[in-house]
Amino acid sequence: MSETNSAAETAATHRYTAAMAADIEARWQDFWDAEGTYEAPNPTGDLAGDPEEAAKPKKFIMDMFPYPSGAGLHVGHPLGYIATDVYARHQRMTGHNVLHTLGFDAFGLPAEQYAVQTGTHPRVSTEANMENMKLQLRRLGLGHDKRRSFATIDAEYYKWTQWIFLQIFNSWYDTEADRARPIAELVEQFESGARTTPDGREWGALSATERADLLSEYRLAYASDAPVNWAPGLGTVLANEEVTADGRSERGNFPVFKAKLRQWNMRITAYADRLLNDLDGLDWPEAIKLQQRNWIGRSEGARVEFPVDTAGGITVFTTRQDTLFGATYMVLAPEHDMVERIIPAAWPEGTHPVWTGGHANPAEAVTAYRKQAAAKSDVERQAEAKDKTGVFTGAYATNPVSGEKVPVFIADYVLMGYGTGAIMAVPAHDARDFAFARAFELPMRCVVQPSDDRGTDPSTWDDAFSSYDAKLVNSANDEISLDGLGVVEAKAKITEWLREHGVGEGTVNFRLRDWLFSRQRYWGEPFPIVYDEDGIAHPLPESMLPLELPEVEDYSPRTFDPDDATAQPETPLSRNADWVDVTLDLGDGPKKYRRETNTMPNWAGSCWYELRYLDPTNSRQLVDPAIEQYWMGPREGQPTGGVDLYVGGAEHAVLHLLYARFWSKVLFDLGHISSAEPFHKLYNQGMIQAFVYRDSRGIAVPAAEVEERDGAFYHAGEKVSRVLGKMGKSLKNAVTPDEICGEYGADTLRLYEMAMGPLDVSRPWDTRAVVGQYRLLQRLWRNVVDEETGQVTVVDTEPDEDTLRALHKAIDGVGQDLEGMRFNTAIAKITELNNHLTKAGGPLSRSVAERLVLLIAPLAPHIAEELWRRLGHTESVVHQDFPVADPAYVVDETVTCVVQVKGKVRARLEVSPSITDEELEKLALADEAVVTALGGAGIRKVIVRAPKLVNIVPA
Ligand code: ANZ
Repeated sequence: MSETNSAAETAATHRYTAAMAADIEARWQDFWDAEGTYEAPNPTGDLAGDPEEAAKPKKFIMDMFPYPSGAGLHVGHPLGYIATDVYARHQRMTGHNVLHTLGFDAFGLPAEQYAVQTGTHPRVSTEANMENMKLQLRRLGLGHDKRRSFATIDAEYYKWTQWIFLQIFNSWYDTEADRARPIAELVEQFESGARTTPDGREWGALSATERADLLSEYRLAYASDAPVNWAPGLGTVLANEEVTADGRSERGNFPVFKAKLRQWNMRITAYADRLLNDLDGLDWPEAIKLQQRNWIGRSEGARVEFPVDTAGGITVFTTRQDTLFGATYMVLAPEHDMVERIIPAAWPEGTHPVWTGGHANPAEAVTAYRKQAAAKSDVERQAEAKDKTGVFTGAYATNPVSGEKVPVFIADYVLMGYGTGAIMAVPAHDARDFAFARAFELPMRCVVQPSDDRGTDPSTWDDAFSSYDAKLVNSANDEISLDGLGVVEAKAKITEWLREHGVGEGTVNFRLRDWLFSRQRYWGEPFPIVYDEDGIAHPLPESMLPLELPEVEDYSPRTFDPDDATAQPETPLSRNADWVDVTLDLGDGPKKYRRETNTMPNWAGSCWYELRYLDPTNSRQLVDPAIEQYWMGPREGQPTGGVDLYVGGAEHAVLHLLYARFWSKVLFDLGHISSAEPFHKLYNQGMIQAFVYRDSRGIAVPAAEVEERDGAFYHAGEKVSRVLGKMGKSLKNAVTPDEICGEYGADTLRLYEMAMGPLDVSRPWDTRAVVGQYRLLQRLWRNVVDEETGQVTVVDTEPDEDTLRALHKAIDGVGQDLEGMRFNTAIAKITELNNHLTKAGGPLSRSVAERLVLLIAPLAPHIAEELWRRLGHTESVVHQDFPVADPAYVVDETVTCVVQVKGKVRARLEVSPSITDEELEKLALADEAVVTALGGAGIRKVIVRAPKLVNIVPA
């Protein structure tokens, strides 16, 4: 064996390579686990006996937890997890008691669909997927407190999900106190007569069913027969939030219909105002706040009653009560209850043939039209299409201000689920009403003076005139005139008039609907509800929780032809008679009951999981109040409390985030928690995108096999196209963290993901660029360890001035960047420092080497721990103090001096902070831009304020 060979071999044994990274990483991961390095003490536990730890500020850092997908992780998934980990590590090193862990959101459609596809029981496949993901995540070196992890499918967890459901079921919203209260207090009010029943009978005189029905009107969780979103192709009903803008199921992309079905709902609408107002105190991206505001959709307007001769009155909701004199017809949603009550037996004398749709009588016309409307989705019904459909009901109502008789139609552009499900139509000023009026030859009246030159006769117009910035016309009766008023004044005046006359009032309407909470699926939390022989719902007592999901063989959902709106949903649990039919003693002796066979939606488990992390093994209480208060309670700047940092994708803007906020508020009202909001600061990370390569047929080819030549891309010799897209198996461009860990190590992967760009921006993955971060770690290693001998090379001498400057600038910058979650620029600064040290050559001063290692520790924890130990420390790097910069070395070596000519900035000069006035004046006058600006003119005066300003006044 030659000398050179053996030298190379020795070198290889102590060089930072993938093999060495693998060894280092596995070793420290085992060590951290064994030592419980990342375990966060609780105030009632370890903190109680440790005043020093207890005095630290806390930081509760969370990721949106994953569902255990069968495909495992690709490199896009852990982006947020790495970011929170880096942040959490930095927070630990800056003196915080940090809680960071990760669980699994394991119930729900994705897990179930995977199980159905693969023919395995969802529990089996979900558990296997979780195991696989845990291994993948462990390799990344995430500093999670593993004692606090759980999955939403653990019976000990969903016991409390069910318990919360019962709290919600057993409470009502007291609008006077503006909070939820126990339903027992409402019953007391009815019993004592403090609150009267709708028909005035005494509480005691009501039957059990009547009482149950009455309470159901108040409960925050209630079953009702209402039109709901039904997706036959998916086999389940869905919440509004799960239906896309074009009226299909978000999952599976099936058509969604409105069907009247008995389902469970959550009265989230009771919280509309608070959900809106409390957004102000949250540190969330404005875009997400805006999406929530729009979803809640607060509209100020009025309710106006239009009397109908034959049957009471029709109440409409309008945001333009000022246009009331222009309401020339009315429209009810086809499903509206009033329709039956107002239709006459026959068409009134002289009914316009277009109004009847060719039907013999109103009843027939209504039946036919309802059928047609039921087959359309809400979105189709609301589409801005010009061809509006509808049919006359045969009834007339009276416009309360003009006294005119106006015909009442049904039309599908009016939705049952909004406002009162009825509108006053003002065709001159509303585009949809205009189109409808044209189609049905209905009268129009201009009541807002158009600002263009179209005149005031709508029959000559091409479209409606709608504006808030115009004056009212044609709007007077014997008692009131709006003529000449602006829209805002007219609204106020007419609203007052309506109130005085008892025919209307100002009101606020919300777009938000109650949350449809039941699903016809197997893989979810069973409802802790049973029905007695009269069909009355009873909550299970707490002692019967958890109500476990039965192990069944037939867990498949019953799906139907996606277009069959008439199909009736079937719950998988209903197929198990011996689970469904039970004899229970609910306090009044053993009786027969039937269990609720729907399950909760996949959102239930994620509505409160932050609380479980705090107190993960509590079997007596949802969460110990002292623990909740410590981690989540209100603080200065966090008026409603909550998690200090919550990181996840922007796609959860309204679904999960709105639901979780709602549950928090109920639990807060009922006194179970001190935080009225779950997540104080929200951060949306960008996506890791990947190039998709397609052949001439448009079929994706494996990205890993594509070669680049002269700016073009080839696969198996054939030219392929390249576009940026999502990463995933189906596009054949998935890269797994395991591959990258294998090739370079987890620290390199972590650095690369953090260095790719600002965290909130999407960025393309480029495997070839990963090596750049690997080299950084190799250079770092070489700066501390001799690759040939494996000896630490640092010396105990003081570093030179230059190095001190570079070091302290890096410390200052990296610290600020990590605090501000600017991980990419933090890495750039570490790289710069490391390059400086490499270039300077010679062994590093120990003090520099140690601080360099501490700087990179949050980003690359394994190599940092290894080097820290090699530098002679016996305690983990994880809990060391983050270095603090010495300001003396941080001050800029130059400052920017502004040079003005006649008050205009003409140049900026980088100068030494200690420059003299004379030197600065000379520099400024010699500057090219200044010379040009002076254009040969003489100089009257030069004012110099070194080092920042030179002001030149030309002659
Ligand atoms: C008369 C009117 C005149 C209207 C006018 C608008 C313009 P936002 O702002 O979204 O709250 N509307 C009320 N309930 C409806 C329902 N169930 N289905 C379809 N449309 C409904 O919208 C409120 C306006 O939408 C209301 O004001 C009503 O039409 C219509 F120049 O009333 B308006």
